[in-house]
Amino acid sequence: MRKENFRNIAIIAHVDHGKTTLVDGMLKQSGTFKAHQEVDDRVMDSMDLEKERGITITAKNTAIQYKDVKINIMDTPGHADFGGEVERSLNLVDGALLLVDASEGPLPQTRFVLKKAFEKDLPIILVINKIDRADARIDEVVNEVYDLFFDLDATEEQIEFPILYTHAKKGVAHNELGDESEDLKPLFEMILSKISGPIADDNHVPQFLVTNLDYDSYVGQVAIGRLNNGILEMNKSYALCGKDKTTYEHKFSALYSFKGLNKIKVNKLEAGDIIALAGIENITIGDTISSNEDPKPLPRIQIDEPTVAMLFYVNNSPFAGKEGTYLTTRHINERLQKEILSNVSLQVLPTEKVDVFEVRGRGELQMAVLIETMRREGYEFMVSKPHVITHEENGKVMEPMEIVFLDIPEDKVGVITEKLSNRKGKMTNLQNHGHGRVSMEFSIPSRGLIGFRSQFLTDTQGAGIMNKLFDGFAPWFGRIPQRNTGALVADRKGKVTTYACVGMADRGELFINVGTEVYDGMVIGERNKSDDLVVNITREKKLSNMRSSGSDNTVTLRPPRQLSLDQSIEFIAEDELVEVTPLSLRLRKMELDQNKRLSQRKKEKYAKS
Ligand SMILES: Nc1nc2c(ncn2[C@@H]2O[C@H](COP(=O)(O)OP(=O)(O)OP(=O)(O)O)[C@@H](O)[C@H]2O)c(=O)[nH]1
Ligand SMILES: [Mg+2]
Repeated sequence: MRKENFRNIAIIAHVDHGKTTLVDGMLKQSGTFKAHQEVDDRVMDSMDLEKERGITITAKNTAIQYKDVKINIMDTPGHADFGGEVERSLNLVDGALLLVDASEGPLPQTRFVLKKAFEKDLPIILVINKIDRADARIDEVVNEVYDLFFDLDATEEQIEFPILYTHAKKGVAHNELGDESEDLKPLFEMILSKISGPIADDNHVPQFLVTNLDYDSYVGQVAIGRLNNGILEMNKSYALCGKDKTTYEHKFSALYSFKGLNKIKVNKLEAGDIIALAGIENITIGDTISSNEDPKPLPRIQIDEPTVAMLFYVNNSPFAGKEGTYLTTRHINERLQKEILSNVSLQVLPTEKVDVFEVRGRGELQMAVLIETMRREGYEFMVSKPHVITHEENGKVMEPMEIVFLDIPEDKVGVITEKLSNRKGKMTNLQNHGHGRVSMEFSIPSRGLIGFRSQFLTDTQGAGIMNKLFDGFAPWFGRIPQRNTGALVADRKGKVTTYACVGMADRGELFINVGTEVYDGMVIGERNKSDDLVVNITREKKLSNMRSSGSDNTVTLRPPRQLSLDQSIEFIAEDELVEVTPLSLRLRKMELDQNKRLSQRKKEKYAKS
């Protein structure tokens, strides 16, 4: 039975093409907010880190009422590292709005999300957004989208997608370019006419697939998902179908339906809607809630496997425990276990050492977001350089590959090509658009891109755009040279002095301010040569060297390079760690003892020769 009183849709696109902004417009124009209510831009980006970074990190749902239809909308992230959120969201919906920037056109993540929508056989409405851009090239972009559909082997039905043209920021949608529409009505009408209501049966046994978990300070863990079939009621008992077993006699402490940005408490829910419920212990994503007498679980959610891993260590640095609240093995383990309950694309594995955990995910940004979230919650720990996840096929080690798409100024082609070739990248396409910019495509082992982004931004002086797309596995490419500079390493505990910093001017670039407390083995800068250099950065001027008073004041120190978390993760080498606390980020050698590092190196050299 089709339920015409519901529509469930997802908004999918490449990063920054305007998904969350369009949801703002839909919320405003459907009367979700009171007249004159002040509403932030991109209200759905409610997490602190989403606001700070200006990107969506987790998929979230909202609901609006248009005429007599309730439209449930999933806003999804566009950054490739959060692709798992898109895959998960597509389980909830019967159609998708594919947003494409009127100037940028379809980009790698547009391809990824469209492919995922096809796998679920979802109808698509193409929304060309940012039509107000001075550099909009709407006809070309529409053609590029057709090409993409052909490329992904779309069916004839799929290729006959309807098109809308929007200025999401102003909240306007047009059926035809230049028509007189002044609001999003054409979009609402299109959703109603082109995307069908859910097929759902109130008389079937209940089937609710847990697709998202949230935490509510009043009721605790909240499970969100679609009630595919049946009715759910308060005070009745239900079965929880988990991965390995089914348990019975569960009752809800609350049932919710969505309205705008709020959850509304209800006593009964009907099939077809996207809903939330609380009160079920040990519920995880992928579980089904079904009838107590005759439970019928739905297939569990399948998503792509992780491609990168990082090791999370309990902090054993000399300054451990000074700045954080949670630092033991148990704390770190519990926190990571909690994370994988709601973050389906992450995995946590034990390692040979009890105080080290392997965290697997989709990319460095996803990792950085987890690390930053934990440090803000008061955790203290250390992380290693990210490495790729390999597997064996017919006795051969296979590693993940990526296609990287670059858009760079013409005069940077040489330097970028050289850098990527060194990292085993192979150019597969080059187009000179004739206006000073060039697009290039490389096929490259994912490993070669680890730590490349900041280098790329420096080399293109911030004018380069880089996107990447996972492209299967290929046989191991052998050694890939990584950072070709060494580290400046502190040789003792103490406070950084101006005098010592001045002495470093021709040795490399420092990362720390005068007055910072350092320890033996801490990385304090990047050397301008390839090997590490151990230095005394706490050195005071000897009295005998004093020439005249006040000479210290005349030296001007170059300000240190302050590395952000993302930059720290990119910078460290395999034998280094980032020490993360709520207050500080420190880089360090894994082995703090200088002599032990030396003998390790000798052993490695000996082993190679
Ligand atoms: N000129 C113009 N800018 C727009 C329009 N729609 C959105 N933007 C801007 O594009 C930027 C990205 O918008 P978001 O809504 O965050 O994009 P998003 O697709 O949700 O991004 P992610 O969730 O991170 O993938 C913001 O600076 C918006 O103000 C539009 O129609 N015209
Ligand atoms: Mg967004």
